[in-house]
Amino acid sequence: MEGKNILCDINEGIATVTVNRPESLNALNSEVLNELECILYGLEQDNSVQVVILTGAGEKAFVAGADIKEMVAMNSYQGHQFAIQGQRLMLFMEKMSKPVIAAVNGYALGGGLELALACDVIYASDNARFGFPEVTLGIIPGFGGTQNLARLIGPAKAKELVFSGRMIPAAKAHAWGIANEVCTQAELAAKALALAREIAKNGRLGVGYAKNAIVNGLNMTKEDGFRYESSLFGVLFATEDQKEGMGAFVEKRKAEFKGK
Ligand code: DAK
Repeated sequence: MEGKNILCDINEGIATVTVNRPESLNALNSEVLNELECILYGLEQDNSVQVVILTGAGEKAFVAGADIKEMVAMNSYQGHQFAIQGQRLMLFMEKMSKPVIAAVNGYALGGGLELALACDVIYASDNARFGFPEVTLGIIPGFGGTQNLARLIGPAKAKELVFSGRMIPAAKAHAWGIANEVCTQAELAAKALALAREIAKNGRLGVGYAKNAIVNGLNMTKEDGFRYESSLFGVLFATEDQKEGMGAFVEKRKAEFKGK
């Protein structure tokens, strides 16, 4: 399951998806967005996959943004199509039942930062740099960046980053709550894999429903969120995984979840 610009390796329930255009710092053109969307759709359907890690090829960039060289020539119709395509991808990633971990191994700029923010967890290497340079190009983030960033770190810090167009280093992204963890570039893949393995040991339905509750609950009032959480909680009691997980605890053995 690979494309011209995307590599995908599946091992022990963990899919590592790599944006592979290092000569353009993995910039997102419409072909990359298409391939990424197809691959993630496939991974969501693939029952052997429990967690996805998303990263960029090379040592310089996760994704240095949407492809400016493609965008410069777009007419308004093409710009609109490009926006629809990008937003559809970001929204799909939020709706995926499988957690997506961004392993940010360098620049995460513009559309690249939006892609990372659409992931559930961001691990970053210490050379990573985060920013929204869109205003320096006369535009604004258009793949959900203003919305996701402000929800994640609050409006004041989001405005500082977006209005200035500046890049911040990994340590500051960590302090601001954008990156969950920062490590050396040599450690990044192993750290992301270790988290993915820890998640993959758990019941896939529980993890998927927890993601669903957190992502959707953020757009609800607290009371509606509580109601939503309780209905998902109740549904899980109709699953074999709940019986297995609690049964294993009572019987003092390791649970063998089946995702059913
Ligand atoms: N697009 C296309 N090519 C890019 C690129 C990008 N975003 N970023 C880098 N490259 C290319 C460079 O042009 C260069 O190609 P050649 O010149 O060798 O052919 C190659 O990658 C290596 O880059 P540099 O030579 O520039 O490398 P440096 O180490 O000197 O600099 C840099 C690294 C990341 C600081 C620099 O490349 C840079 O500033 N890149 C642009 C970063 C940027 O502005 N990113 C945000 C793009 S705007 C939309 C929704 C969303 C968006 C757009 C529309 N709709 C709703 C319609 C999103 C917009 C963006 O993401």
